Amino acid sequence: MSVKQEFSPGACLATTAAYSTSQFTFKDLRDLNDPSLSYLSPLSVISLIDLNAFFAQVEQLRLGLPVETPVVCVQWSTLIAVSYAARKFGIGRLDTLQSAKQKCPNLVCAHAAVFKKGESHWAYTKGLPNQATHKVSLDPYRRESRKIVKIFQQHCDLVEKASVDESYLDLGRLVYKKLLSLFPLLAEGQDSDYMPSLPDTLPEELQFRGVVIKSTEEENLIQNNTIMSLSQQFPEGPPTIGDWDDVCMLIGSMIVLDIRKALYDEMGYTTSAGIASNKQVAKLAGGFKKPDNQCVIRNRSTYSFLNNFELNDVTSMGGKTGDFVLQKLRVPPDKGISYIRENFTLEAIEEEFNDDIPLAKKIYEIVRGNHRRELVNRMDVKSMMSRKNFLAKHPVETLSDADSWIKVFAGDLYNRMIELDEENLRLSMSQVSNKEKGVIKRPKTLSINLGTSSGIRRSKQAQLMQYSSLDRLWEHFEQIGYRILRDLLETITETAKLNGGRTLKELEAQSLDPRKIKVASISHLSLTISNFIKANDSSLIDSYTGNTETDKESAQAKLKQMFDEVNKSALEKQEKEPSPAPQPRIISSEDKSYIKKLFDDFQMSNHIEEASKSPKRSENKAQGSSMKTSSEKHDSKYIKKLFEDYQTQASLDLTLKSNSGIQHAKEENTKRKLDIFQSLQKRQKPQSKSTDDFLNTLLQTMYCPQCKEEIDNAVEHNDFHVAMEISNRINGH
Ligand code: DCP
Ligand code: CA
Repeated sequence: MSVKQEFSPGACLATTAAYSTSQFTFKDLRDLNDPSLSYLSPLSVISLIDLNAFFAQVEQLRLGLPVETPVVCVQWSTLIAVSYAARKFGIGRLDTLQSAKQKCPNLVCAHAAVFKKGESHWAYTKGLPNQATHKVSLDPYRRESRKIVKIFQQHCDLVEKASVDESYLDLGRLVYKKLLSLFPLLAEGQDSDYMPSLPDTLPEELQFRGVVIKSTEEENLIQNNTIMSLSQQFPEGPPTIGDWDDVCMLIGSMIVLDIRKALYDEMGYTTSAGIASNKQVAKLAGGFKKPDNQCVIRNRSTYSFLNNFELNDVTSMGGKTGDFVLQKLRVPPDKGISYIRENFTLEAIEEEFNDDIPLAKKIYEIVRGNHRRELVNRMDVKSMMSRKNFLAKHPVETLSDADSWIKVFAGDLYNRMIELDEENLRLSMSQVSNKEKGVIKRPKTLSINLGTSSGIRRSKQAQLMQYSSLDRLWEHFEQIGYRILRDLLETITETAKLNGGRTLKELEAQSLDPRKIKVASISHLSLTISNFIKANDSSLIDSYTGNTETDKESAQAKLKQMFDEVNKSALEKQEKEPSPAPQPRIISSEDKSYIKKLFDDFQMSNHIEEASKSPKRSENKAQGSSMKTSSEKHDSKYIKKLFEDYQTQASLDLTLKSNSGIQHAKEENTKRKLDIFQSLQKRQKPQSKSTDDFLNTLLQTMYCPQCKEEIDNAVEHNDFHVAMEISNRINGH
């Protein structure tokens, strides 16, 4: 049903309850009200909402064009989205710009926004941009996508963004609330009880919205001409409403229409939607009636609906997996999903996939339209890439050009990091409880992939430091990008040969204009960030440093201050209480890893100066410094406590009496560690290897080359050395 259509009220819908009670229990009903359980309830209602011709709609709205105007969204000469008005001319995505224009001379061709070489911001160009000097930006579409998801989230507590223009909505709570408001008796009853059967008629306001797919029984009745209806909406008879699951789906269809209307009213976008009991069927239904319509699949019509599809049409069964399953089950080429359902029991499928029973179970559920997957609040980011293929006649040939593209890529990735953070912020504000609430993600690795016109393919990666401030991260992307680009060029493209025998380093040291520094002709270049980790305050450098360059006190100085505070008060305490009675508190492994994290951060902070030389971009300095103060205070107190606990525990170990030789050896060992630990302020013993290398050695050999002894816990032992080294450094030895 279209979002533009006004719905005239219909007569009360009659129900056809066959039994004296429902087949569903009160627990099934209550589960709807719990976001972590609702997708498993037999009453569940899930929707998939998909934007129609998305990129084309974005362009249409941006240009203020009426919906009847045929519009395509273009990337160079390729069509990436075709409006439904343009589809009427037979134009499809496979058309070239030229063939589309031939089919419809009045076609509006809107080119996607582009980054210009050397610029970090995208823009729309007048006329077609030059492929040699520009790179397409999908940012405007992502931005619209974020706004759209926000609207969905204003209505629904559990939304999973499935792609740039598709979202799943778990309507459980909304349906539950509506049911209880219309049928107050449903609030009573025990979980184990069956719900009552349906009343003979439903309240007038409950009307299906959209195309309601018929069940096989309903189709048979129509074929036998047994059903006649005067209803305009359902000329072949209204859909059967036999139990509460049908009512839930009906309410779901009303809610989805309201949400689609809200989106249309606020932003002007039309959508298509599917409403079913799980994501698998909702997704198929979402694509079944396009554009600007919605399709409802009651549980009773799932099988008949699935008859329209092949296994490959199902999400996760497209491509190789689906082909493999079809081959393994020897499904004839002209057979759809129903063939597997009708010919294979669960045992038969398990027999075929005896080495992968979960897959067998999944196939069994899929062919029954009952593969229930939870909606996830976030997209798990693994990597982000920004890439440009250069035209054969315009390869990149100078250092200046290559740098310009790194700048573009860094800007592109920065924009996408903003998107990611916004996603996480939205999550943390979401009403649904989530284990990862408030967690932000930061990439650990940045890599460059480069190909030359002569066919050489090379890549190089570098570790990234972690900043909460995206502005600083942006600078960091650029700087690390420039650095590894040079490393790559220097090693693989024989830059010296192209520049009169001088290396890039030499040329740059001589301040030669980068436009005159030649590099081997580059055919494609990309910047990728990957290895995303969850970051919290303690792992983010600028939690200590503040967000801007003008915060002159470096991370090192701030940490030193923090550790000084800890050491000073520990000394004062020692003076006041010469032999403190040890308290039997054990430092948890969580605390230990926290200490280690602080130490790692501190070590990383030593490199900050090197990493922050370019002009500042931060706009939220005030916010950054206030965050810093509170986190500093907290950390200072916490570290102090950890140090004290560490020392106390070590002393306590010493006081433990035991006759066993092993215990004695342990005591000796602990005493030695304690001695070293307590003399941290006096000694200097810089660790020659990086912490990670050292830890790896410990893990692999379980022997410490520095203490010259076998160890029984590599991580703990490594922490001990890290503590030593840091303490030496902060005390200036
Ligand atoms: N897209 C793209 N290249 C592709 C496929 C899609 O750039 N090969 C972009 C443009 C689309 C958007 O993703 O507008 C969403 O893709 P869909 O497959 O959902 O297609 P549309 O939204 O354009 O059309 P429909 O109304 O059929 O969903
Ligand atoms: Ca779409």
